[in-house]
Amino acid sequence: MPDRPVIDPPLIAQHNDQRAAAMVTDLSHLGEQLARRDVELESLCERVGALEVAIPSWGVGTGGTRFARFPGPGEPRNVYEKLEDCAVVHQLTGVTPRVSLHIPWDAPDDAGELRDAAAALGLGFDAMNSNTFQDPPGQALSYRFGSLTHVDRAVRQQAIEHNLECVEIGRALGSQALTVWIADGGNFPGQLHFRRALDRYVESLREIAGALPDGWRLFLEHKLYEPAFYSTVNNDWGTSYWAATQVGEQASCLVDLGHHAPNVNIEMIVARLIQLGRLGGFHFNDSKYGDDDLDSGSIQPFQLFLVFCELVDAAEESVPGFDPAYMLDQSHNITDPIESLMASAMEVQRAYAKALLVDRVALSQAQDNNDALMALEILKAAFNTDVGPILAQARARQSGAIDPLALYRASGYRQRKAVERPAAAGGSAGIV
Ligand SMILES: [Mn+2]
Repeated sequence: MPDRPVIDPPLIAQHNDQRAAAMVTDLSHLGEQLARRDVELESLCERVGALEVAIPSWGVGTGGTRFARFPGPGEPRNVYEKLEDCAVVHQLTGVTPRVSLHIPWDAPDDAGELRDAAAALGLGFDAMNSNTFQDPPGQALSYRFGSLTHVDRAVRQQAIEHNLECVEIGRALGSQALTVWIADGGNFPGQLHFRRALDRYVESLREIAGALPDGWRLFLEHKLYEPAFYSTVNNDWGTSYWAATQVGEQASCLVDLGHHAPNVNIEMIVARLIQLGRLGGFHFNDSKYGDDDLDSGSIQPFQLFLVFCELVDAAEESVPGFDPAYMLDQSHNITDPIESLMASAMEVQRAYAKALLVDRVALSQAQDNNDALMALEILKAAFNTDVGPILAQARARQSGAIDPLALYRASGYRQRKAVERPAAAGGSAGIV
């Protein structure tokens, strides 16, 4: 329990008391079903309860598109208010104990004070995110034509120094990773020399990696397109993998589910990066057409499950160096961001729980027997199991809510914040 709970604990206790009997009945029934499949309920519950997914600080503000943004009531106006909203998500779901900050949007005046404020809310800090895809006021040189890969050495140096500043802030906050996503690329054929731009990317990253504190990791995030609409410097997992190998041991690849062409087999990309020892982590979200940044599990829950099947498989085989970081990265344009983040964190947890149910011995036999239909049936048996009661119990055990959405709406948190936080101009939600 945090020192400063944002939702009144007796309210949660009362909410859970009203739902506990039904949960126990559902859990008992599920336990019987799973016992017939030789799955032990208690160890499953423990593993599911141990899953952690970081929240992006920019996710608690209403996002937007390049057309418009429709702010919601009571939006957080600074990093302290963002943490408060993140704390609601964690208190009710028990899945999101860390926050991933974006600099300069969340740059603190006093990092120590911010760290203490987060700790009081029961939160810590995950990977830091640099921002060289826009020009903050007063910046000497522009990123209009690129940052870490810019043709001008002085612009590259400015971008490198910004990344190092993010590391310094992160060090004071207790973070241990830096995620680098750059918008660098071209909008016109001929605009960029592909090979030279990639060389400059690696050269700049080497300088950043060389300055990282011990134990820090550097996540390289690839993206197919946008805002560069013709060519992006780090455009796919293969480029990202090669760059990571050139940069050094600290570097690995971050897979943002939305940063691929439609219908790409992302679970296989995940398997490849695991096999090559360079899977750094994830930005979970969902998409229908492009980098839509829709809520995790809202469009392709089966894909999310298949991704987790690869992750569980690697964990169970103890693949050396396998330790991916899990983060959400979504843009909430029409929903209450707290509700979307709670639902998404639970969808990630649900996909994980279902992946744990896969009968791996039987799957391996089906593969060895070339029994394609049975292999799919084994996956579907796990995917079609309703693991909701397991997730509910995991939340209840962590003093979270059995039904987070119902409790959040009943708590009146957003209505209170709408009064406490009159709308401020600007804001720093975005899509990355
Ligand atoms: Mn991302």
